[in-house]
Amino acid sequence: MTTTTDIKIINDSDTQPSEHIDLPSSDFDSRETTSSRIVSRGFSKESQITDLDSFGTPNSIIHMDLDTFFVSCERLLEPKLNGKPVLVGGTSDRGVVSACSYEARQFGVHSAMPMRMAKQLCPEAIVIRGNSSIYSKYSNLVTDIIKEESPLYEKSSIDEFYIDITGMDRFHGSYKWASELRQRIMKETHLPISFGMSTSKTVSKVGTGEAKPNGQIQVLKGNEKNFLAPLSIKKIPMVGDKTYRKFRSMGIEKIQTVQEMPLELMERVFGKNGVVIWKKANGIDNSPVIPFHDRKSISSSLTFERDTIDVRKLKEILTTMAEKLAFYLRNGDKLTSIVTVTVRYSDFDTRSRQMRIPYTANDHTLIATVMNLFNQLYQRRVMARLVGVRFSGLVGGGYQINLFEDSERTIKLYQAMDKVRNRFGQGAVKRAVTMDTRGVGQTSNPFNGEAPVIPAHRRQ
Ligand code: TTP
Ligand code: MG
Ligand code: MG
Repeated sequence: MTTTTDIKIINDSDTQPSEHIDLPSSDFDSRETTSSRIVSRGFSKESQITDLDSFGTPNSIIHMDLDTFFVSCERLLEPKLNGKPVLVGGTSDRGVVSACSYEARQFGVHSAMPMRMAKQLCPEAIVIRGNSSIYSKYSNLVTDIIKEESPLYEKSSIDEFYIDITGMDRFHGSYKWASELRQRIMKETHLPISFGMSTSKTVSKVGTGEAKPNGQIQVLKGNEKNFLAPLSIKKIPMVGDKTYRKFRSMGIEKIQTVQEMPLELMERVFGKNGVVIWKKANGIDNSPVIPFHDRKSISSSLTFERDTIDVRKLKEILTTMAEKLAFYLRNGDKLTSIVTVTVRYSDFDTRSRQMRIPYTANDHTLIATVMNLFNQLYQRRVMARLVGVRFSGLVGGGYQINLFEDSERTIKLYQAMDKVRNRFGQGAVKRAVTMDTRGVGQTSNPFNGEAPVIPAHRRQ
């Protein structure tokens, strides 16, 4: 039955869809091949640092991140939570902490910690199961303000943004501009947010961490190394638990020590990653702010050799597609918020239906949504020529599988399944229902065309 399958990543059009809309669709053209359009600012990620723009002014990059995001949203709805230790996450004993207030952090609680342990550390904490559609709504409100104000921004997770305002200094004070943007966000959304500002993404992100809670910081050009030197190596984005433990076993705790280490030694001990860590530790990072990051989509479609009316088969294929795309989302450390299903009938009449959902990368939520859309869509009961699934409205920062809904057991199950897939190929683990579906497979990572990667946030 199988003929062609495609996976593609595209930038969505400007129109934001609303729930349950039938769209005339030409999006699922089976002739299109894998493609990724990322706008960079004229230099490759790994090229030598160039932190001056074409007028010779230094790069100005802001990193903004909402403070205790889920907790802050809950506090808007219930002000009695202010000033109290609050945990948002799975409320069962097997759940995990998604977000915790600073009052709870004083007891050693942190995100991704088993809820059971968090409750032991901080018995008086108020535990809330949370509601991801509310968090998505507030995330979008903040995004809308940043989009309106900023010349170039990237939404790198549900609650954080990079903004490139290079060159603005020649017209306005860029720090003043950033301060005003932060004030506007806080005034209009009532959510606390912090920012770091410097010549690079890495230093700005570390800056935000230092400014929190409820603060802002600017690291001037030339001061990056001094700023980073006294901080723990844990603060370098990409230094996870395993790398941190390795540094500690070498007796290294401060970034300054890494700054002073010969690059060759870092490479010998940590491989390629060692070079990147060393550069970051020295404030060297010219990775560009990638605009419209949350606008990308990933899709899969299948044109049949012979048109079919076999509903069971169509559902199996769509399930396989949803499962595969969800795996790619998790591998790319992404979440989706818009699901689209397309059916092309034998007379080429093409119908699509889409639904906005809270951010997720979770197989069972996405498969259920795809089935729901397909049931609404496949009404004509005539031969189908093509079916397709698309996930759009993507953001980075997958964290756990489904932000807060899943138990530790579910998260571990997905991680174990993904590990097998990364090792033996995407088709190595399948749902029983899709066992005899073939030809909807691909082993590369569609976000960059490279082999699948284990996201940095996962335990290495
Ligand atoms: P973060 O920005 O990492 O954390 P935070 O906003 O809660 O706190 P901070 O003030 O330090 O920025 O993550 C944003 C939200 O994403 C967080 O509120 C809950 C969710 N999340 C998870 O669900 N699981 C996780 O492991 C992490 C780190 C975050
Ligand atoms: Mg945050
Ligand atoms: Mg964040």
